[in-house]
Amino acid sequence: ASRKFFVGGNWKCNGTGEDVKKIVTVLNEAEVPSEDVVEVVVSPPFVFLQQVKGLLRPDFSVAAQNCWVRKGGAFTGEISAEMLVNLQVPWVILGHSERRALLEKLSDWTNVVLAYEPVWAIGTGKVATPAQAQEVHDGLRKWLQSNVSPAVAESTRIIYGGSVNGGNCKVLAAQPDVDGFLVGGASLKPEFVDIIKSAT
Ligand code: G2H
Repeated sequence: ASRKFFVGGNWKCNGTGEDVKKIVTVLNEAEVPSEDVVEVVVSPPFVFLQQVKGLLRPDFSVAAQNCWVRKGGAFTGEISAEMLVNLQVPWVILGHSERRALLEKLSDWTNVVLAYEPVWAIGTGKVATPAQAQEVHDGLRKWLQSNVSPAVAESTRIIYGGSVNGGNCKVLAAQPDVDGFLVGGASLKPEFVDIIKSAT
């Protein structure tokens, strides 16, 4: 497809400084397809973002797991988008169902990757069938086509999330409208490398 495969690792609220070093070492030593073929982004908890950014191989990048919807100010505990930009964190996961956040109306889709995650598949070990994922991804692309534009529908990557692992990634990746994955549990394990490799 014309869309570059995208694999996100959502570490959620897991790990110690030691665990982080271990998983980053696994990723740094892994032989994976080139960045022309697959875009890999890992999302550590905020407290480890800088550490991971500093240690991670240059062809992979990092994402924050959330950010504040407004400018900075008197909002205890929030992290603004400007702060992420300032620290050169290029991605953020917004509106993950575990946060029940609201996604504001978007005006620019250029740098958006859309993740479809059936709630019953999140962290349950119950993965969608390739046909189920394809049906919803196709529906989302059609929605983009009629509500945004055909160009945005063609170029926007729609990724699947929910109990993706090293064993089920290949058949899902083979679906025409599955452009990558958002991976939770398996992103903390060496099998994340197999998921990255499902890009080819
Ligand atoms: C769904 C997914 C990653 P898991 O939330 O966002 O997590 O792969 O553990 O189901």
